[in-house]
Amino acid sequence: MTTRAIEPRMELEANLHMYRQMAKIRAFDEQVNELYKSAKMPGLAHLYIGEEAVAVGVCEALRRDDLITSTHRGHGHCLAKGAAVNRMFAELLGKEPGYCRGKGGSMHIADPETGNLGANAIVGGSAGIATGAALSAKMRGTDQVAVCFFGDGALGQGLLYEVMNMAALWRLPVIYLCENNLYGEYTPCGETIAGDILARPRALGVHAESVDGQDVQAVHATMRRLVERARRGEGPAFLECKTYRYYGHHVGDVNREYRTREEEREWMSKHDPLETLASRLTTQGLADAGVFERILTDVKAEIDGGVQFALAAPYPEPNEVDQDVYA
Ligand SMILES: Cc1ncc(C[n+]2csc(CCOP(=O)(O)OP(=O)(O)O)c2C)c(N)n1
Ligand SMILES: [Mg+2]
Repeated sequence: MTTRAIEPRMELEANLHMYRQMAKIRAFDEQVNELYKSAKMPGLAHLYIGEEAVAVGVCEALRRDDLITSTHRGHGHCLAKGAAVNRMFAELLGKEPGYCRGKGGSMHIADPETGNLGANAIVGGSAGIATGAALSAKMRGTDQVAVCFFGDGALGQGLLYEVMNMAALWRLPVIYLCENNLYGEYTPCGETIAGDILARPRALGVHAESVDGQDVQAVHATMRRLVERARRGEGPAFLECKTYRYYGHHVGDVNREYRTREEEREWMSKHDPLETLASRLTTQGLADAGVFERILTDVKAEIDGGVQFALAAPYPEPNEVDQDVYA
């Protein structure tokens, strides 16, 4: 089933908040790309630009004490769940005030205070963690819900099917959130995924739906339904969000020979998540261009402040190299 938002049912304020969150994620990752290109950031990063409506639509349907697990492309998930820009930048630059005291980097950001159990560089790896967190919530008698973000590439990982099976049997409050951006690294998903994606969770008795991942209102409305269902004890769900990453697999993947510039232009010009929301609110007479410009100006100031904070922050002390690490 595909759900679409026909008209905004939420208050304008909530919609503008979602726009702001999406703009923040985009500006954050644009800055990350600049840090990489100017050799100020160690290592690389996987940009979330283009996919902002997924993280924001999902996380705005969650409570602060609900839990998420994230992926290698996780900056958007962290920010949408409430992470602070300055500590995010500090982590990416290996600085002491970072979320993992500078020792985790782009792919391992965790923030227990906002319910973020952590990003994970192992494709599909966080499915087990989210399912365990949902089991824990159920055993502790809380009504928390866990959401596991993963890409289409994780559909090839056996762990996902093992944990969906257990989650269905035990009716766990977990939502498997598949970000289908059409590619796993440099391979189109048509070359790696056989059959109907939704048939896979359904075969295990997991409720499954698909949604336009570029439409934040649609993602949000669908997630609210699935989250309430899980909170009521009705068991796990699987949501496929159809989306697209605008940049390469990681910041160094600039040629993108595995896809066409036409395809990219099509997604950017017709399915941009920020533009989709802004033009809908404008057409409905609920906001004008000035509103969005002000939000973008505010966001830019926040991002500029965050990156300055991180550049000026100290590195961890060398004698603490073996602290806060697990191996
Ligand atoms: C278990 C495992 N196998 C392979 C890799 C290498 N790898 C990193 S990202 C990636 C592709 C992931 O594609 P997808 O899940 O669709 O996420 P996307 O990058 O499109 O967001 C691969 C194969 C890995 N990190 N972990
Ligand atoms: Mg993918």
